[in-house]
Amino acid sequence: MHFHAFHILLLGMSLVQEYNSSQCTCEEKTNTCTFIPCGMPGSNGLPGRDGKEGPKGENGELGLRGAQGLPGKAGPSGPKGEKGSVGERGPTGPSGGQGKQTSLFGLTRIDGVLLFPNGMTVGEKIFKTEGSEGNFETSKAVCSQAGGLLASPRNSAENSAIQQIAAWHKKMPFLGINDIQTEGTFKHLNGEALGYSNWASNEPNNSEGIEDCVEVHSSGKWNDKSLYSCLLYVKNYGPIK
Ligand SMILES: *[C@@H]1O[C@H](CO)[C@@H](O)[C@H](O)[C@H]1NC(C)=O
Ligand SMILES: [Ca+2]
Ligand SMILES: [Ca+2]
Repeated sequence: MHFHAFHILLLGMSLVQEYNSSQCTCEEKTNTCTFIPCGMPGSNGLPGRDGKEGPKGENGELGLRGAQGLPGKAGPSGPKGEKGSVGERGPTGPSGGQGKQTSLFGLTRIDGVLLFPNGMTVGEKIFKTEGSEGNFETSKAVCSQAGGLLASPRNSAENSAIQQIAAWHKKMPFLGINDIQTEGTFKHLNGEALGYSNWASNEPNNSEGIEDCVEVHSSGKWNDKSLYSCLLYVKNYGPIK
């Protein structure tokens, strides 16, 4: 058996030698090839199986510091602060006017008192109406109860104011002027003789003998009229004359 193996080995060697001399490329052609086989190296085997799990290692070193976190929520509001000190006194304002008044479309202001919607002022007089109507006696009574007097103009400015107030109401007003006491002699309610007048043409005519009061047309002109007419009454506050 051993002998047989040796022969096979020898046979193999001779075969290799024979193979080398014919196939091997050598640097020097003159030299016969040495007995070194030029076979290719075998490839690596498959990797072995994983080994068993090793013992547990020691704890690692402390890690690096982490990045900064997001800002937290706002805290509760603080206590109320103390009261501030008093500011400096402001500059003195302009002095107020003496009974200054403005009037526009019935909106009248006198020293900060608003006469709305039916008042007007002329000088220190205030003419005002609630828009009510009545006969002469009723109108006189209502006006005096209200602490005024039935309006009775002493000049064209006052007449225009009464005319304007009547125009807002689209009504004709009574004046305090009358000739009740003496026919044909018109006076104011306080008995004062008529200075200013603004009669329409052909007036006063004492029509049918019963016209002892005065109404104001939309033109501002006067007409004598019955005491029992029902007309707008305009009150006169403040001075009468
Ligand atoms: C007198 O005046 C009234 C208005 O008050 C008028 O209706 C009348 O026509 C006048 N009469 C005369 C004669 O002018
Ligand atoms: Ca008359
Ligand atoms: Ca008349």
